[in-house]
Amino acid sequence: MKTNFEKQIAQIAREQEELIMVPNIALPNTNGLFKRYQNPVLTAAHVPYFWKYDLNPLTNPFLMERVGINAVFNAGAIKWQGRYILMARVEGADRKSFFAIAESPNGIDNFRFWDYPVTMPETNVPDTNIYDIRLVEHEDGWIYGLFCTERRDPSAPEGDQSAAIAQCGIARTKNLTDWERLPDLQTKSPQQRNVVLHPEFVDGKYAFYTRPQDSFIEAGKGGGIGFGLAADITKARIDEEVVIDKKVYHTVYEAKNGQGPAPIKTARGWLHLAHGVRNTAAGLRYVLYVFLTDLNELTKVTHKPAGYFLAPDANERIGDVSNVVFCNGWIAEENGDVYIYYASSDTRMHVATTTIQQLLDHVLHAPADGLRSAESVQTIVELIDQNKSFLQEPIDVNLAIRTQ
Ligand code: M1P
Repeated sequence: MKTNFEKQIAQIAREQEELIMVPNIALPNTNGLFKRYQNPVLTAAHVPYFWKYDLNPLTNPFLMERVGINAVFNAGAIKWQGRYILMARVEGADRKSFFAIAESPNGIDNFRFWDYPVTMPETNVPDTNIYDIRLVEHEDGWIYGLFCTERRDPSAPEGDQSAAIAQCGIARTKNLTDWERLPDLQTKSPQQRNVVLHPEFVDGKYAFYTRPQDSFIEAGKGGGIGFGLAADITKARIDEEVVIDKKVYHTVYEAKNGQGPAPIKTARGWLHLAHGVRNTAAGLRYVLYVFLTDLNELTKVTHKPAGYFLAPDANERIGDVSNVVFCNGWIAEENGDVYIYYASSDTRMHVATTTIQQLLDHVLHAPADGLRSAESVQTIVELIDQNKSFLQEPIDVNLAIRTQ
């Protein structure tokens, strides 16, 4: 005879299993660039119930959650041993973030967390908070995780309990379970966030995309997405950072920007996904944009379409930090399929799918930002003029088909 306590646990386990097993369905395509999906791929509700409840009726007679989980977002991604791996930022009710791995057989749904979160070793200076990991399979044979490590600013007065210093933590692994922590990246910038390792050696050195910044929130003079080399990853130090993609007035990356995941190598160059931030009366707005860098000259941006590639839509707009999409993980398949894992409003994870061919077509052919309204109008006028010959006869809407 099962007790009520046991039946309640069974109910909690069943609801979680049902959530994990829900098939994800592609939504009708709207812009040809990518497909969105009906459901988030990971949420706080996906976190295993046995991380939250004490399942012993003697010590938890009311079967109450003992540990609260607030959100699951900003996941690094990698295809590993045939499985789609997300290394998510899990944020507890206590506001501390940590990493946990979830895997899926198809990259679209059925993401299931491994039994334990990741135990990330620390340096001599303990991390207060760790988040936003970028996973990279480097040609040196290691899988690296570069993430933000945040600690209280030691120079802040006692009355200021929010001043923080963000730096880039580095760890590496061969199996995603056992991590070796290396010293934090050293640069001349007082703060760093959104640092990403390039997957190949450059001039025999490790190459990093950086985001120098003056203060914890403001990029300030930091200027944009930087690039720098370090000879030794076990004591990584960048002496010279060059800004390769800067902040620009009246664009979607006016206030700050940051490299997303590591770029994808293509025949036409390195494909980048990044986030851009602008200020609005309602607060900061985060969107994703794409650009291409030269295959050999990594600091040279060769193509960059105007504006955003993906912006918060519908329910994605709402969450702990609303009006935000953020991406630090994507997976490119051998056949050209690309899975973009993005978080919405610092709350949940989604997938969007596209292909290298589509991304390249977009980045090579979508017009660049003219930086003035008149230029935007001119671009549209030219497109209408080009389209005239296709509009001679009225379009027969009865021929409509959905291709994707
Ligand atoms: O809240 C939005 C994002 O803010 C920060 O990103 P950035 O440094 O580019 O402003 C990060 O804290 C990120 O985790 C968060 O999603």
